[in-house]
Amino acid sequence: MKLLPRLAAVLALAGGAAAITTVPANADRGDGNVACNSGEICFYYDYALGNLSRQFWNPDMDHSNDYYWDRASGSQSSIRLMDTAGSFWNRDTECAIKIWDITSTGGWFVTFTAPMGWKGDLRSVGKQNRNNGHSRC
Ligand SMILES: [Ca+2]
Ligand SMILES: [Ca+2]
Repeated sequence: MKLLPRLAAVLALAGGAAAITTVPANADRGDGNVACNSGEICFYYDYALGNLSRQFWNPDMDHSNDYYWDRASGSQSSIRLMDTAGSFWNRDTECAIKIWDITSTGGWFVTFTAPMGWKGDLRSVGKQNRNNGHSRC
């Protein structure tokens, strides 16, 4: 599992051996900094990246409980990530990111596989507003 080493790295960055509490999946905010930094998986509301961004370290197959962070005002927006991503930047250092959608009958399928380093407007691949979750590798 990739999750544990990554979580360990986050805890190490945060100052080490603090009490380890259970972290819900929707608490994943990547490195917590406004920039989309190395290792992060970054979704954007607008088509040309922009201020409304939601960033992760890990897979998250439920985008319904995630909201964009407004990087200009430094606060969480009320715009839900699910089915609203306009652009994307894969800064994962190990692998491609698969973006998933759900059919009208509830079936999951990969709508777009973003290679490592892929960055841009999801309209360019016809996959804007088609995100219910993402997975790694
Ligand atoms: Ca989530
Ligand atoms: Ca970040």
